[in-house]
Amino acid sequence: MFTRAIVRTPGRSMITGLSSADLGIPDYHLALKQHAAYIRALERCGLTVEVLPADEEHPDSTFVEDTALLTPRCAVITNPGAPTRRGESANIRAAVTRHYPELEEIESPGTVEAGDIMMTGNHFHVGLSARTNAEGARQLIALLERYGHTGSVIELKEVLHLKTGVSYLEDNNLVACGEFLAHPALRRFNIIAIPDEESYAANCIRVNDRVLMPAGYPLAEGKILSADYAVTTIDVSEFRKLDGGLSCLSLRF
Ligand code: CIR
Repeated sequence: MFTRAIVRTPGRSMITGLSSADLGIPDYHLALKQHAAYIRALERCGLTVEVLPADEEHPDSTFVEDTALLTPRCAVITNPGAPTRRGESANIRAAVTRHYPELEEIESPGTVEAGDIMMTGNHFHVGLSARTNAEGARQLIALLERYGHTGSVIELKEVLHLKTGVSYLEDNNLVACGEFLAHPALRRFNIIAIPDEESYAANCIRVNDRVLMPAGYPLAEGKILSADYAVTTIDVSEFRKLDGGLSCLSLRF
């Protein structure tokens, strides 16, 4: 059960955020409305949501998920691989410290963005991506092992972050698309396959008794409903323009 989440209000500077999506520049005012609806959805799942103020210096800072890994046993402040995102880690530290007495950190030359980390019970899959390097993954797994967790790496080929293409819904059920559908490292899971044309919906989150997923992906929604989950859809179109999925917008713990 999650009881809390941390989010960060998008700043006006989000329009200069990193993107490969080719979907145009986000509409800042619409993004604010969508962000507010996202917070309400988390609250309806029973979470107390702490809303951090916009950080204009970091255009991608609303994607707080990438800056820290919070598990039931430990908190790790990451070291983003994107140079424009490096300072975000320092800025999340104060918020995380309020909930975890001790913080672990990934140190250069290691880089990790936590969108590359998928928690499946006690085991953590870590994507090796353009943002998370082998040294970062090594540090992270060593830290996790100190707390009795385990970890392993998955090399990414197509997607930005591991959780861009795969999401764990608990109960051994894994939502997956593209390169992850037949991945040997994920063979033990029941795969809920998302068709290519709706691959954006492969990033969704299980929050207590519901699955939160992006609005506008009926095939994906049907598949998750068929797996017997209660679903809430949220329009996050403006964050998609920055390659950001629904999971990226919060730290849940
Ligand atoms: C970036 O490229 O870093 C941001 N525009 C999007 C980050 C999305 N985060 C995630 O997938 N965990």
